[in-house]
Amino acid sequence: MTGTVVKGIGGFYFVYDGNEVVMGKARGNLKRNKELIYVGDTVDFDIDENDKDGECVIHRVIERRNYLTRPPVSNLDILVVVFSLVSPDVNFPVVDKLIAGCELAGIRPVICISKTDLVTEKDAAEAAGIYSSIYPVVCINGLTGGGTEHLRELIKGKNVALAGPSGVGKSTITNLLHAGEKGIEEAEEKLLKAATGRISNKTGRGRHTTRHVEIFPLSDGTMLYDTPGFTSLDMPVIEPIAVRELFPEFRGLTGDCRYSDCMHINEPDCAVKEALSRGEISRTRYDSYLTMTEEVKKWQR
Ligand SMILES: Nc1nc2c(ncn2[C@@H]2O[C@H](COP(=O)(O)OP(=O)(O)OP(=O)(O)O)[C@@H](O)[C@H]2O)c(=O)[nH]1
Ligand SMILES: [Mg+2]
Ligand SMILES: [Zn+2]
Repeated sequence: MTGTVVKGIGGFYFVYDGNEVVMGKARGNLKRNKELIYVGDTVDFDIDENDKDGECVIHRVIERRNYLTRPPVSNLDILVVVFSLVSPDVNFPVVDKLIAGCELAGIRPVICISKTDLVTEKDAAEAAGIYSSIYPVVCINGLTGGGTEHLRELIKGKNVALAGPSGVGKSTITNLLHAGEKGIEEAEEKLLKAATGRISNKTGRGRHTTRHVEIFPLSDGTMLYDTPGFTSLDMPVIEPIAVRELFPEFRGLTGDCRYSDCMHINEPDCAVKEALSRGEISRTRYDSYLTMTEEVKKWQR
């Protein structure tokens, strides 16, 4: 049988076959090879006839289309990069690193500005303006649910993870999108109860910090991944020159720079710096570019 891993806790996995969810373990061969199982993986599994709880054994992970290590998820179409402007304050280099990680992995980013009740409309619009010419942007007020339907339309039928710093409202948005749906949580709870003593129990969602990646299948076919937040992100190990490829707004300009290997930093006749001075490239994005370029240089030392 084939299913999707929707959650993993302490060596146990929850596998959803499109209809129901079963709990299982990795077969010895996967463990021996230290093969990781990611939430989002498509796996082949068998119901273990010898197991009184009817648990399953995962014997193969189908080749991933893509994956991220932070958050640890696989097979995404879209990553919703969630950030608030205040509470917590936005850290644009972290936001832009997450976006760069999507570009590197071939995952489409959608930008989501959360907690819009806490800022003026003007401030939200200004932040949206940093990204609106390169990516879809949605603003969400988690208190009223405003913006949720816009996001639902953008992600319909796709494998979509919500990712971003701790406390920005990812689980709140998950709950809004998932509200009123008949979920698989009840089945998961029962399975967890059956396994009590062997694994520690999970905590609720919403008001609590998310500890594990978890997928919520929605009735329109969307597979929604809620992920734990973070405060900082490392850059992947890439060459400094490769960082410029992760900025889609630079791509059309690089050919106009005097040097084909222009880093867009100190070189003369740089089309990116010219676009920056004309205000066609966001200063915030460019600053993130400089931060990221500096950071990957450490891998070379
Ligand atoms: N004012 C305001 N508060 C919000 C909004 N959305 C969420 N919150 C609150 O912000 C806090 C964090 O929300 P969560 O949804 O748990 O945040 P999270 O991104 O899932 O956090 P982690 O799981 O730690 O990564 C909770 O107290 C929420 O009630 C919003 O739109 N406006
Ligand atoms: Mg959460
Ligand atoms: Zn240049």
